[in-house]
Amino acid sequence: MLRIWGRTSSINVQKVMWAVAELGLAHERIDAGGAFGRLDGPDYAALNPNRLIPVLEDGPTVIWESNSIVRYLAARYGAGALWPEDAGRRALADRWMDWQITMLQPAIAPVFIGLIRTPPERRDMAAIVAGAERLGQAMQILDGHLRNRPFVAGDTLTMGDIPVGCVCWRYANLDIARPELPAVAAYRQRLEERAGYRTQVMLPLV
Ligand SMILES: N[C@@H](CCC(=O)N[C@@H](CS)C(=O)NCC(=O)O)C(=O)O
Repeated sequence: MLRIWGRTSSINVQKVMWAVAELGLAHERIDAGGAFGRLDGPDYAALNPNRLIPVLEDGPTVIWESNSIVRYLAARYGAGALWPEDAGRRALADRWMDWQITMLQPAIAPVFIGLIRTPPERRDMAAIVAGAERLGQAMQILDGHLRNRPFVAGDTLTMGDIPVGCVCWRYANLDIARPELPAVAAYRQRLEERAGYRTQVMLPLV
């Protein structure tokens, strides 16, 4: 059985849990990180020397970095579905996973932390507004891509949708100004039809 370490309020844990749900895999999840702690001891450091969540254990295979975990699950358990067999389509899925971790996550993180994890009296609203503007510009890139296709790598959901799909939920639920993003709005509706997205990603922002 798979074992996943991490609290459900972490976007990076949500990616893994959504992938597990899409694939229908037997698993246990252990609360760790944030108020749950558990990251400081030597046993956890042996799993992930960064002392971060999520970590996946699949028998003797231990993986950290959320997008790498999603890729592993897709490759091992989702060939032809989450894991596109065609190399070109797989590269598209990969590209949007890399874009999420290198471009989109750095754009949303300061806005999310500022609004959700910082008490109102300590918020730097000017930085949050400027960050939301940059985030909106990044989301417009995703919107442009989704105008011609229902999912990031084409007609069906793949691993490429999991990281950006998780950000879409957070983005829609932050109290910020947003540009018109009709393709992203339609994309989110498609994702919301999926049980795994509803149960693992559509959670209150905390
Ligand atoms: N690039 C890593 C980032 C992991 C990360 O920053 N995890 C955060 C939660 S989202 C964490 O472990 N924070 C410490 C904590 O929750 O106590 C990944 O994608 O897995």
